[in-house]
Amino acid sequence: MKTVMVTGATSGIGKACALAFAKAGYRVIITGRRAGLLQELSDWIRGECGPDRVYTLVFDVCDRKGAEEAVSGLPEEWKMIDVLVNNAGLALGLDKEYEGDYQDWDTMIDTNIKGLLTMTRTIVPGMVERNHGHVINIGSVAGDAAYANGNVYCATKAAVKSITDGLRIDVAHTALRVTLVKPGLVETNFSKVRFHGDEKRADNVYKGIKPLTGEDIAEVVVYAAQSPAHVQIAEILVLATHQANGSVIVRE
Ligand code: NDP
Ligand code: 8X3
Repeated sequence: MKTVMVTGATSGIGKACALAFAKAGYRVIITGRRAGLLQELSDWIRGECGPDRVYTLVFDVCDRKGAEEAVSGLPEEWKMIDVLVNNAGLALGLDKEYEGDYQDWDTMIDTNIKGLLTMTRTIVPGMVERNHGHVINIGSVAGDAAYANGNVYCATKAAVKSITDGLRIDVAHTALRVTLVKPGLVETNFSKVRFHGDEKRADNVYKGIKPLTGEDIAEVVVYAAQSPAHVQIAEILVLATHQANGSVIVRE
C-alpha cells in the first residue's frame, strides 16, 4: 500500500486531498498545526478506511527543526513516503505593494516558499535513495502573473513554480516524478485567512461565480499520482469555468 504525506490537511485543498487519497486506498500522513482538526480527520479516515490508514503529525512547516523532528520520528512502517503533497500555504492581505504589511510578507514567504523547501529537503532524499517517489506541489494561477494587490503572494507562487521546475531537473536521472498543480479560485478557508478573519470580505471573493472546490483539486492531484510510472504530469492549471487567468473573472 502506498503512503502519501499531505501538508496542511486541516482544511480546504489539503483536507480534500487526504480524504481522496484515503478513499483511493493510500495510507495518509496528515499534517498541520491544528491538532484538533487533524484528530477529527484522523477519526474519520480510521472509521471509514481502517485503523492503520492514517498517521498524524502536528507541526508548523515554518519551524524547520520541528518539521525535521516530526518526520524523523515517524514509525519505521510510515517512513517510506511514496507521494509528498506540498500544500500548506496561505495568502495574507490584498494591499498595494508600497502599503503591504511586513509581518504578512514574512509569513507568506516563510510558509509558501521556505516551508515547502523544508519539506522537500526533508522527504526527497529518501525518495532519491529508494529511486521512487512523487512530489506534488500546490502552486497557483497567481504564480503565472501578478494580479492587482497580489504582489507578494503571487511572487511566492511564482517561486513555487521555479522550485518545482528546479526539482524536476534535479531528479530527472531518477524515477521520481514532480508535479505542479496550479488552482484558480477554490472556495476554502483561503480568503478568510487572507482577510484575517473578515468573513464578509472573504465571501465576496466567491460571489457571482461558481468557484472550484477542494475536491475538484484533490481529484486532479490523485489523478497525477495515479498516472503510470512513465508518465510525469509536469504542470496543470485548473480554473473555474468563468475564470480566464488570475485577473479575469467574469461574475454574474
Ligand atoms: P486553507 O486555508 O483552507 O488551508 C490551508 C492549509 O495550510 C491549512 O490546512 C493550514 O493548516 C495549512 N497551513 C498554513 N500555514 C501552515 C503552517 N505554517 N504550517 C503547517 N500548515 C500550515 O486554504 P487552501 O486549502 O485554499 O490552501 C491550500 C493551498 O492551496 C495553499 O498553498 C494555497 O496557496 C493554495 N491555493 C489556494 C487557492 C484557493 O483559491 N483557495 C488557489 C490556488 C492555490 P493549519 O492552519 O492547521 O496549520
Ligand atoms: C489562490 C488563487 O487567485 O486568489 O492562489 O490568488 S488567487
